[in-house]
Amino acid sequence: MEEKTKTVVSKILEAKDITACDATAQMINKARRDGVELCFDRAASMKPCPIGAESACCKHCSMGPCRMNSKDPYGKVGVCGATIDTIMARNFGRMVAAGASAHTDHGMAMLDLFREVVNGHITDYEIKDTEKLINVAKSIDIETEGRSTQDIANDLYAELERTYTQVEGEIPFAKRVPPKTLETWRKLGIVPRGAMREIMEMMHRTAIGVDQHYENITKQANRTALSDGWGGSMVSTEISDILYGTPSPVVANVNMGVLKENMVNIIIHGHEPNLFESMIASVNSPVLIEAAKAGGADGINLVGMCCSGAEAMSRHGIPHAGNFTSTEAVLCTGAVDAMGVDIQCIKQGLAKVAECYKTPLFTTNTRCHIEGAEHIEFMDHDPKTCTDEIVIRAITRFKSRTLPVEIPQIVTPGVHGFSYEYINYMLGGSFRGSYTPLNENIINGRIRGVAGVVGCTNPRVKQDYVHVELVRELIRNDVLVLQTGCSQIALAKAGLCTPEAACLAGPGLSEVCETVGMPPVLGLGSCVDNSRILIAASEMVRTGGLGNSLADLPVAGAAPEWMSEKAIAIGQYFVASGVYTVFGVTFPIVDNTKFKKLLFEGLEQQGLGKWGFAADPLEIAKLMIAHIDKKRKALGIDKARARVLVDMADRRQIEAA
Ligand code: BF8
Repeated sequence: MEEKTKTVVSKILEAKDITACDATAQMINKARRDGVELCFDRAASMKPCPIGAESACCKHCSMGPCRMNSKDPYGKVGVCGATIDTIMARNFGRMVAAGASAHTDHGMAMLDLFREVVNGHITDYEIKDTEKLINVAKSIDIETEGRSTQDIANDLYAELERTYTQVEGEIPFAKRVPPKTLETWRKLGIVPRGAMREIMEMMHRTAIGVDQHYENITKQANRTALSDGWGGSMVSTEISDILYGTPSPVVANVNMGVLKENMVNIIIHGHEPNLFESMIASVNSPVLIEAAKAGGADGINLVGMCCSGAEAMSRHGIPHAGNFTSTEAVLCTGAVDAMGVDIQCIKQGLAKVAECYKTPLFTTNTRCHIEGAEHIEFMDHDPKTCTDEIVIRAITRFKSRTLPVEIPQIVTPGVHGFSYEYINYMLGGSFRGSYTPLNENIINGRIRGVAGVVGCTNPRVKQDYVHVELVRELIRNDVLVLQTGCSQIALAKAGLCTPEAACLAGPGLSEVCETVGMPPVLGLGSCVDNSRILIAASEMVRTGGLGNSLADLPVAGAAPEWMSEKAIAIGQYFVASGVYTVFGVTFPIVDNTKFKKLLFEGLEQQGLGKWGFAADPLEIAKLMIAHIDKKRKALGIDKARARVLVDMADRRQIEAA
C-alpha cells in the first residue's frame, strides 16, 4: 500500500499545503507567530507508529504486545499463536465496537431524554415533529390510527429501547431493511439482536484466547456495525428529529468569518444536540442579551463546529465555523469568548490553545472531562443552568478581552438540511412525495449513481483537499453526492452546497439539479445522520427499478480523510449493508493477507458490500465510479448513459417529473 504515504503531511510545510481552507491557513500562520502548537504541528513532529498503522500489533494481553512483520506477515505468530489475520481482525473488530458504542451511547442519551419528555419529567424540551413521530412509529408497525401522541410516543420508546437492551431477536429498525438484504443478513447470522449485546460480544470475542478465526470475528464485526447504523445512529437521528424538528433546506454561512468581532462569540462543539438546543434558548434570553449589550457587545453570536454544529445548521441555519481539524485553529482568532463541548472528537489539545488565548473552555458532559478545562455539568432536567452560565462567562471574557482579535474574513453561504423526508418531498412534490424521479433519472442515465461522501478531516493529510477534489470529480461525472459530518463542512466551505454549483456537475446531473433547483451536493447533517443515507437507499430499492437489495444499487461511499474509530464503524455498517466503501489516508491492514482479501473482496461474494482504499482523490473517484458502472451494467441500465444529448421532449419529461 505504497500510495498510503502520498498525501501525508511532512514537516515544515507552508500553511497552504497543510489545509485547503484559507481561514484555517491564516490561523495556522497566526499560531506560528504566537508560538502556539496545533494538531497539524503535532502530526508533523510525530510519525504514526508504522506497526500500529498496519494493525500488525496485538496488545490484548501481557504476554505481548506482540509485533508482526508486515513485510512477511505469515513469518511469525504472537506468543499465544495468534496469526496476523486473527490479530488484524481483533483490532478491527474492536475499532468497530468502539465506534458503534459512541453512536449507540449517543442514541441512548437521546432516547433517555425522549422518555423523560414523554413522561413529563422534563419540560425544557418537547415533541416538535409529531408527523415524524407517527411516521417512525408506523415504520416499525406501531399502531397510530386514532391514538394520542402520548400513547404512540410511549410505545415508540418501549420499542426503541430494544435497540439497546434486547438479548434475542432482531432490532426494531431491521423492519426498514429491504427484504432481500435482510434475507442475506439472516442467512449469514448477522442481524443485530441489541447493541449492548453485540458490542459486549465483540469485546469478549476479541479477548485473548477466544475467537481465533478472522472470518468469525468479522461476522461479529458486521453484526456490531449494523447495530450502530440501523440501531444506535438511526435512533439518534429519528429521536432528534422528533424532539427538535426534521431538517428542511435552510441557508447557512460556514467558515471562521461567522465570528463577529463586536459580539460575544460562543462556539458549541460536539455531538449531542441537547446542549446546542439549550444554548439556542440561552443566547436568545432577553436578560442575557441585555447583559451582553451592557458589556459593550452588539449581541451574542452562537456558532457551531463539527457534528452538533452540522445538526444545528441543518435544523436552524445556525452558522458553522469549521470542521474537526479547525477546532484549535479557530481559538487563535482570539474572538472566541467561550467554547462549550460535550462528547466525541474533542481534542485534549483544545485546553492548551484555549488557555493561550484566554478563552474559557467548558466541558459539560459527565462522560467527557478534560484536564485544564472547567466542567459545568449539563443536565437534561435543568439544561439552562449550564448554558446560561456559559453565556455569562462568555460575556465576562468579552468584557475583559486583552489580546488582539484577528478573524479571517471568509464565509461561504450554502443550502443545508436535506433530510430523507425533504428529498422525498423535493423530488416528488407535496402531493406525491416519492423517490420515483430519482430512480428514473438514474435509470435514464442523467444521474449515473449516488455517492455518500462523509467523515472526518485528519491532520495527516491536507485538510478538506481530498473531500473537495473527490466530490468535484464525482459530480463532474454525474454522480449525485450525499454528505454528512466534517466532509459536508469541507464542501460547504468550498461553495459546492449551493444550487449554483450545479454548473460544476456533468450535463445529466446539472440538468436534474437545475430542474429541481437543488445543489449537486446534498448535506444531510451529522455523522449519526448517515442513517438518513441508509433510509434513502432503502427507499430507492423499495421504489423499484434498481434491483432488490441495497447491494444492487449503483451507489458507493467514501470517507477520504477519516481518523475516528466511529468512521470505521460507519464504513463497516455501509459495507455490511451492501455498499462499496472507499477510505483514504490509510487503512489499518497488512497487504497480501487473508483478512484483507475478506474485507476487500470476500464480503461482496457473501452478498454484502466491500471495502476499498486509495489516498488520491481522483483514484478514489475512479474506484467509486467504476463500481457504480459495474452495478449499472448488472442492472442492464448501462446503455442509457450513451445518450448524452437531451432534447426538448426529454427536458419536458424531467420538468413534469
Ligand atoms: O462524528 S466526521 S471528525 S466530528 S468522527 Fe468527528 Fe469525524 Fe468530524 Fe462528528 Ni464524525
